[in-house]
Amino acid sequence: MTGRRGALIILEGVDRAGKTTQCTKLVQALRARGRAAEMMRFPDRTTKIGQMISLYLEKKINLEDHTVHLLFSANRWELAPLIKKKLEQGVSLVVDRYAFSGVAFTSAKPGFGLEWCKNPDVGLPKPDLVLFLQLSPAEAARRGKFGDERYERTDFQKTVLQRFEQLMKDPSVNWQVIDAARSIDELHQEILRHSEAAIEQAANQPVAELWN
Ligand code: ADP
Ligand code: 2DT
Repeated sequence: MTGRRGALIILEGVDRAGKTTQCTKLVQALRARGRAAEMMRFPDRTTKIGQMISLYLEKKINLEDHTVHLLFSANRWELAPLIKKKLEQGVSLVVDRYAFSGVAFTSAKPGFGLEWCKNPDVGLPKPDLVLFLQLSPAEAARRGKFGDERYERTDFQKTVLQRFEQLMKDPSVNWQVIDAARSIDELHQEILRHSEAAIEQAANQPVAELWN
């Protein structure tokens, strides 16, 4: 590899923690500092697979639970070559949700273990930094009501949060827990600081494989 590669930066967290707000601000700030940066999100609802996932989330179709888990993973794999290409071109990617949401949401369903859920995503481009925006369900509720999509239920989201907490115990992933109950700007400054450090750290290292 010649030159410096970009960093893969993921934002995870419960619904309304501020992931989308912070992804947008982070990309703008990195660009303002002269760094190449782009935003992505999962699921990416624009692909054929993503359109099927979107219909499922909108409750317009039903899919068997293992099947939809594999579709979410396939949606990441179909974009993995583009992710690698961008990183190698020196572009840092700021991504709204990744495999961690995949595992946390499916393993919150009865009968699904963490290991089974992780398997399809083993070997994906490994994030250089995963920022977990932590927010209590009560704070999240103050930011607005749930929408009508599948999974937007308090009891289910509580189990999802427990699964995220299990995933965060894995030291092979560079997790940073961010207290998301603060102002948009305070959060942004902390996220920017972690991201700058990750970009510097990643620059001269090859892209690794997740959970491998
Ligand atoms: P997510 O992508 O995690 O679901 P959003 O970025 O869409 O969250 O934010 C959810 C709602 O909360 C939006 O109305 C947004 O303006 C608001 N919001 C985001 N960050 C904060 C914050 N730090 N404090 C208060 N409200 C926030
Ligand atoms: P948003 O588009 O509002 O983030 O909602 N999900 C996401 C999964 O169940 N598995 C996954 O792999 C991913 C990336 C989280 C998307 C919803 O889909 C869930 C909320």
